[in-house]
Amino acid sequence: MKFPSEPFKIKVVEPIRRTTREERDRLLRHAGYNLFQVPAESVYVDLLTDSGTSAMSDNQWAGMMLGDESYAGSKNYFHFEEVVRSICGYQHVIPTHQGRMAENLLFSTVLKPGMCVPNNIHFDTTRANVEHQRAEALDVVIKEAYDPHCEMPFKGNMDLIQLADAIDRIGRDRIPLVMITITNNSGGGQPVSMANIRETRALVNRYGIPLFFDACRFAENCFFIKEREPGYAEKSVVEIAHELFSYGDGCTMSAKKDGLVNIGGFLSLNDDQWTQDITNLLILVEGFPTYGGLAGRDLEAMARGLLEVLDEDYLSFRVGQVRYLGELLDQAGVPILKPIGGHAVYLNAKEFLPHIQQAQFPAQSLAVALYREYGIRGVEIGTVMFGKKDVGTGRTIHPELEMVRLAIPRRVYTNMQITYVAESIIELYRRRQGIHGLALTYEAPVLRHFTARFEELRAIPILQQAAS
Ligand code: P71
Repeated sequence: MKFPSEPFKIKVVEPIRRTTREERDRLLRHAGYNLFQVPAESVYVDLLTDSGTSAMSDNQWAGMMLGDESYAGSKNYFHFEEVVRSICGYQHVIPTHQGRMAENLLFSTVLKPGMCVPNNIHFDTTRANVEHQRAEALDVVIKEAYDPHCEMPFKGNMDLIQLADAIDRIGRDRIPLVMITITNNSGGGQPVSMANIRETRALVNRYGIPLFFDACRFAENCFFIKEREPGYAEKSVVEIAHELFSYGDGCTMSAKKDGLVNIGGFLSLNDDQWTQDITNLLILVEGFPTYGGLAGRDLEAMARGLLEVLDEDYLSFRVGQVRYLGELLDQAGVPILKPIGGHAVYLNAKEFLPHIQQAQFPAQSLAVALYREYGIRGVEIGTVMFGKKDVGTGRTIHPELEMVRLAIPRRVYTNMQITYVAESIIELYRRRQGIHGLALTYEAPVLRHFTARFEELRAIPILQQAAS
């Protein structure tokens, strides 16, 4: 493997504090063993999310100083509009403060109760926004997406047979649009192939249903197409992005990922009537159409970020750094989800901690141990986040996968810090027998993972145990 050396040098640094194990242990107790409740200042390497955590370039910061803060018609809006059009090719560009607002505006406008939106796998916020309209959020990804061992190059692909069946069953009139999430975050950051996108387009065309992308990580998806899909190696990522978006009628975007900004998003589409309705709602809840909940400077940073993210040196470093972490772990026998995705490495907690049953939250236990022992923060994607209560019996229905996601912020950590993460996890894996399960002591009625509290089932400090 080519070592993914950083295609930038560092001009501004943000010191990070090292904490002691004792201090982290205290913080964990205080936080009820919930890492969302731990102050970021006490985290050494923060891999909670790659969303809004990017480092901006000198070019983006310079753009921030050129913010035109006029209420209407800011020059930064026109630059932003031109950039989005040059990448996506859709007629209308509507800025929003982040991705979920773009989703909310779109679904509030086009969905009626009882309708359905198929997607490869809906991300939490798209699902929640679809369901908020009392419509169904249907996942139609290929079945291999749910197998953590299956190594397919495009595990984010739509299952076209399932999609056609769903359209026939539900009826075209109850499906105002089909979505494709690129890359498929909830399935491990796996890409969707151009062929699959083209075939999805052909299928929805037969019914006259519009196709939208949830485009948060579109540049990473396009880079995977270049690397893996026959016929694309010689094309530039920009050309690939043009072709990809040409199969759609619009997209929602959280620019907090591949926009390389800390806040921002947009909705871009061709349909004039939908745009008019969405714009009216935008004015009601978000802001005037030339700023959409953002400052002029934010629009400028986003315009510049969207161009920078398509730089192929950047992308090969980005995808390479995530792969570098995954390969170090894989080579040491640490169980991870395969193949390695574009923005994160996922630890397979069921295999990492086979001695902890699912009712005792193995992925949460692993995330807690990783923070306590090494100051590294990941996020649980397992029973805490997706466990459901059976209304009849009151028993928990466990999700198939128990994962700890290590999402890598863009341009933030050096490869040495990533090596530290890998070595820490490899060491933790060797001492995994010392990790114990958790019991839930508090849960909120919705989105419980943000505020849940736990207690440890057997508090044995694993470092001491290893020494004895
Ligand atoms: C991620 C996030 C951020 C997040 C959001 C909610 C709970 C926990 C973490 C956000 C996405 C996403 C996709 C595919 C839309 C959004 C929403 N991801 N689609 O992975 O991954 O964007 O946060 O800007 O509203 O940590 P938004």
